Amino acid sequence: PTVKMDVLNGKERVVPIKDKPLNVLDEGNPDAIKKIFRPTENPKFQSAPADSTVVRNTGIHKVLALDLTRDPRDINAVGQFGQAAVVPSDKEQEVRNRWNEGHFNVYLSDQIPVDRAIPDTRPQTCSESMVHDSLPTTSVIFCFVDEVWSTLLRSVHSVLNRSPPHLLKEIILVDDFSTKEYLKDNLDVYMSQLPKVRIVRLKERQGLIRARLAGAAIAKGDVLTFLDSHIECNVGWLEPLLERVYMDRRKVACPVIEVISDKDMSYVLVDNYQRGIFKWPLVFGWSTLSEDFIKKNHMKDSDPIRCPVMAGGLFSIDRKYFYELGSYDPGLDVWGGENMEISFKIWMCGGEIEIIPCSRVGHIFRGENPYKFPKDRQKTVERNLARVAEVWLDEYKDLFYGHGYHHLLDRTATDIGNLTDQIELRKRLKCKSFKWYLDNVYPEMVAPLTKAEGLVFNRGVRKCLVLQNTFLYFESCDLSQESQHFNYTWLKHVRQKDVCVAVQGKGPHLVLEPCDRSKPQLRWLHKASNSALVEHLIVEQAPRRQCLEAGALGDSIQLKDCDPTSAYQKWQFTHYHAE
Ligand code: LR7
Ligand code: MN
Repeated sequence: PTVKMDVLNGKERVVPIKDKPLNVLDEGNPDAIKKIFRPTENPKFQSAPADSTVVRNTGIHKVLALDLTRDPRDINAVGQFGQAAVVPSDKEQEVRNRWNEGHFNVYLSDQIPVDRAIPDTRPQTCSESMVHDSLPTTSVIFCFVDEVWSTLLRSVHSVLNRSPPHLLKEIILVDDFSTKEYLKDNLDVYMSQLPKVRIVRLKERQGLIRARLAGAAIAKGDVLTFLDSHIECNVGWLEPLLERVYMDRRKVACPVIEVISDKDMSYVLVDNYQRGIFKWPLVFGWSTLSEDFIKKNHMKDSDPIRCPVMAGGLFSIDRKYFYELGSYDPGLDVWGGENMEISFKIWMCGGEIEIIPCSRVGHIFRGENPYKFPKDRQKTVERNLARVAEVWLDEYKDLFYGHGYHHLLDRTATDIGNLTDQIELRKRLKCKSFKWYLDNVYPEMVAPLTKAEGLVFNRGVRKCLVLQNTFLYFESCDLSQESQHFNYTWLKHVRQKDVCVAVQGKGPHLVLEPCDRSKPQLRWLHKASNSALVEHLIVEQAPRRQCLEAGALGDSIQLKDCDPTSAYQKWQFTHYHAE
């Protein structure tokens, strides 16, 4: 990508405080702070047009775009200005050897200055944005487990160098029981020169959710700002986030997450107008706002974007509000799902999530987690998601289970833990329904409550299934008959109200049973489709796969060996929802 330096401010940089160890922000020296903040002394504002000086008396000023990064005299340093770093050919083996330490180019990271400059990628219009003089302070919380040394340092320095000191209360490093030696004494010694940095060591591995909670518990700032431990904050990143929280404490503000390449460590700016969304089964993704939407709402590229789901790692939230919301579900383990949990909680319980385009933070996206999961990774994430689904999704939780997670319904195999507190919390906060969330926050989401519904037509007998007085039989199709209406659900039930079609014992006869989500013998495979193809109803859990077949006279119905040519085994619902 082409990188443009300092979009807002030409080639100028804020002069670092003289005669001070670089990057050490000394709160104890009021002069130093004044030097940065008195606009007339700031070279950027001296040379800027009159309207960009602080607007006095109104209590608002322009974002200061503070950058105390050491004047990058070493313009030849590896990766300087966020440019792609090149691996010398004799070092390629070393790159490979060290890759797994972080699942990115650890070798290059170690070559790059910990306080390198990166391109100012904010949209042009951000130069017009104003923030209040009296913004709240923030505690920045990094939790990490076995993070790469140079990357962790770069994360910390980027916060120190690019945050207005009076807004940065502290940086809290929560060590989630790392095993690497260098993260012990070395880290203590290094951070002791940075007065704002505090280190918390967890006595056992807690996972990122409980590690963040441990950091939040000791935070003193008005606002909590969570960041991953392999990021680089861009100039002016903090004020726009705090501004939104200041305007309304129920707003949770996320920066635009840009990409630090895992291969060459270059800083890559991302497309505008992106928001976080999810697809079933609660899979996070990015989606670009449509041009129509942007036009209709007269959006500028610097306008906050309402965001149905946050990515998870980078956001600012009012500290007290975080606790009013019940923070995170502490029953979530290690990694995953907590972004869904907090997103649904925020929206359904009265808050809002926004992406703030004038705030940009780079993040190293990695192909794999570089640390071990105490238990199986997939099982851990699935279990977390099932907790979220059970507490927040109401009747829509079947869509979650129905997209490949049926096995989680067998609670003897998957213990998702106690949810009483979470369900209590949702009641106490009088949170809205998931339907409200879908209708109001994420109306683009397709979420039909069944896979198929209506009459169940058998192609052989050319009649429809009827359920009446505990009997199943056939009649001429008649949409007006309630007894002919069935649903094919996400849990693969063929059901009418609370009654499910089931196989009796090993078959071949059927029984009607109260629907029960955990019983595999109630599940039928039937491909939901709009195509003219009529599909089989195959019993999923049986000694062998067998198909539902109508007797030739329409007077019986039972399991038979599947025969793709038999019309008596072909069934069609009136209406299929697109999958
Ligand atoms: O057991 C753990 N203990 C930890 O302290 C596991 C992780 N961690 C730390 C880890 O060192 C890191 O600093 O927690 C942080 C996040 O872990 P990552 O970097 O492995 O997560 P990720 O970037 O792959 O995943 C995203 O989704 C996670 C789901 O639980 C978290 O919400 C991450 O914060 C989140 N990252 C982002 O939102 C950055 C953008 C990624 C996207 C999209
Ligand atoms: Mn990450």
